[in-house]
Amino acid sequence: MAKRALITGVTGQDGSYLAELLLEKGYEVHGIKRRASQFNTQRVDHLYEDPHIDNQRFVLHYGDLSDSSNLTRIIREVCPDEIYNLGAQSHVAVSFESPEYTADVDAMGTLRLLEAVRFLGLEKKTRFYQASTSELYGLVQEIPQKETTPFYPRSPYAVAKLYAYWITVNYREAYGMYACNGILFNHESPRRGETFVTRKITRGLANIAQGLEKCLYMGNLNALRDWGHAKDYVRMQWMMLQQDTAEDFVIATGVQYSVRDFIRWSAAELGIELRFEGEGVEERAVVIGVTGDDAPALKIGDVVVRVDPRYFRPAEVETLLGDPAKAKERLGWVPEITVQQMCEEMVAEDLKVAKRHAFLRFHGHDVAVSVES
Ligand code: NDP
Ligand code: GDR
Repeated sequence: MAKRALITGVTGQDGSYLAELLLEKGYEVHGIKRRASQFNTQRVDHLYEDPHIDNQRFVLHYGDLSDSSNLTRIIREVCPDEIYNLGAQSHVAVSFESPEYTADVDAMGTLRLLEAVRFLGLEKKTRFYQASTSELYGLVQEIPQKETTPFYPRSPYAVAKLYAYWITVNYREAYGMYACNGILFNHESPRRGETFVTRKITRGLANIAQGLEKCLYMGNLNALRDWGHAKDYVRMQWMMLQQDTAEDFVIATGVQYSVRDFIRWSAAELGIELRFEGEGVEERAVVIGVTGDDAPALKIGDVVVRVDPRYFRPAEVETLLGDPAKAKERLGWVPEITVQQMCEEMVAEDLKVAKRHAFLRFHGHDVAVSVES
């Protein structure tokens, strides 16, 4: 019998890579998607199977983490061996705008799933993975951060995820459930949401290179992050549910770079050399060289990045650096894709789209390119 997995957040970055991985491993994969006014399944459309065929291995269910009866019904129908709770309002800056919603989905949503498993008497059958986060460390108490580092969340998102972390530990201890937290540091890919910093940079600079946008407006360029590739990280999510006992793990690369570094690399991938000038809100990146033919719209002296305080957060997480020693020692996990390789892949994908849009515009077609971020 194939194992059955249920993924919340299957339409997101991690959900889509995890669904691919589990299907490759022979799982029957069920995912929860939200109702939206337009299609929102682009990241998993390539996995779609006609519901009219027998033995469908990839099934989507409408649902929402704010709706207990719906979650309970889906879990009863699917009776999963493994639940991966990846669904969340996952944007830290947005959580300051919508703190109550974020708490409901990210904190209470986790409780609703765990309680549904218990209510249905599945606590000895169903294994549970919680998408915990390096944002729990917030105002860091120790460098690098590991499983024993104290938490100090700095946003409504991180506070909600703190509840989710502890309720997962609590259900493990109270009811003997196989429930564990992956404390994942930032991970990215060409499927990353367009408003997270790496994708905003690769997409924005590709658009600027092709003449579709003029300037990229950014927040804190000094922020330091430990960035890995989502494909490496979902592999670890699966590994965590295959152990004899449930435990929590930090997943990170152990290397840290600044937002400014990521801008410089992305520009270099496009043949653009930048110089950062000025300080604080006056800081900007100026083009000092253009090579190759990926950036026909740019010339020396163009200002392509500026700081806009609109993107500063009410409380910032300045630095995160993970220590993945436990994952390496106990599970043999090592990241296979470097941050520079990831940046190259992301720029290449965004450049393809930008070139297509520029071509259409050049030939007189109306192409709207969203720049709100
Ligand atoms: P995304 O933002 O790409 O995906 C989030 C998913 O959650 C989407 O499928 C989204 O649906 C879904 N979702 C949002 N709100 C609800 C809701 N109310 N009910 C059901 N589903 C909902 O996130 P990632 O894939 O990057 O991250 C996956 C998880 O890992 C998240 O929980 C995130 O907080 C956490 N995490 C992410 C890290 C990262 O660096 N990527 C690091 C550490 C933790 P829709 O497509 O309709 O919006
Ligand atoms: P983060 O990711 O908040 O770490 O949360 P994000 O990419 O949004 O920000 C990283 C850092 O870059 C700084 N920054 C900007 N961020 C955005 N989004 N837009 C900007 O213009 C900008 N300029 C600078 C931020 O201030 C921050 O310091 C992500 C999410 O995936 C969470 O769900 C996950 O839990 C954590 O990573 C680990």
